[in-house]
Amino acid sequence: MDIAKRNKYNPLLTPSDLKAGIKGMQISCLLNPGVFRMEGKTWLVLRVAERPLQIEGKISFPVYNKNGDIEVLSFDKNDPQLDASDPRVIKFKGRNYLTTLSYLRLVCSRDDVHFYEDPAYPPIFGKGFQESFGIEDCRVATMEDGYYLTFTEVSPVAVGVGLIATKDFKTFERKGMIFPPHNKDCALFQEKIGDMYYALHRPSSPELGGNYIWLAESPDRLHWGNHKCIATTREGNWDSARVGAGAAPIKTDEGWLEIYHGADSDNRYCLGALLLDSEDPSKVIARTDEPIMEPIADYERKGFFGNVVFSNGYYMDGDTVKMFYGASDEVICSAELSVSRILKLLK
Ligand code: MAN
Repeated sequence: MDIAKRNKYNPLLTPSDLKAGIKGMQISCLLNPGVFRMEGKTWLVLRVAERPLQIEGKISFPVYNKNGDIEVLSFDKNDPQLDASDPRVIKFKGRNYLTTLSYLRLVCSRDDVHFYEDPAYPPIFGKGFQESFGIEDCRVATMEDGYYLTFTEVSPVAVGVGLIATKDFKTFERKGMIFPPHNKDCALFQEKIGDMYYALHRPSSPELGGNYIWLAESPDRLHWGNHKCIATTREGNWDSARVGAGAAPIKTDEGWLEIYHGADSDNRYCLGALLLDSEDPSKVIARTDEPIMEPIADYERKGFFGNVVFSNGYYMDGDTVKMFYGASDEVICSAELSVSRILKLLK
């Protein structure tokens, strides 16, 4: 049952609302924002995906080269060695490339509808070889000692999770890769449980196992251990192909509430919910059978990669989850969900 109350102004942001951040590129997609509150405003950490204007018969995309400069790679569309059936990833001579290069960009708003950029807050670009295909899908954990950003680092050798700490979004401490490949969808709990930090993450195993949600603990947010699988895909269900955490779990009287995404073999992305034990979050108390949100609006069904709702950011207002999400891998939207209503579905 879709219980998300969509904003009537959706989509709130589309690629044409911003200027490209990399010289010579165009914005193809705005995706999956991290969310936080600061100075009385709502801030989104957008994933901006760029590429050059595409010319007939070619497929061109930017990457960072060894010197950290942007270089454009270009392949012939009818080259028999090219597989371009997925608009997001292409395969050429057995190697994978992304069709766009993503980086993170901040926008803010006082009314949660009109978002603008403040030049005092710089974009965050990928840096070094392990981010040479870009950085994606940032989660922002608002913690006692500052903001902790977990995001996907993409390169020719891997997809892993990077960590950045900041207190002001003007200076950043890059902590490197905290979850090694293949891993993404990492959401930190925003407070310690006992004397440990906790995180949800999503390693992928191509043979035994699959794309499942795992829990890990850490004394310092850098070194993670005691990994436990807490949610697998469910055959024949809407989340049969992959599942991954959204943003930080929401603390409720009944346990930690996690809004997660799941996809089926047609790559249709929906949202569901998990309830984890307050003291021991490796114990799953309940999981929704049906999605709590599905791609049903026009802007969620059609776009760069249609039939996608993907959320990794929200802030709380009483019982209301003020959720922001990427629709069709192209535009930014918002919706409201009621925590008590989700908890009822979890009974
Ligand atoms: C998947 C999708 C893409 C993303 C790549 C690399 O194919 O989530 O959006 O760019 O993985 O992370």
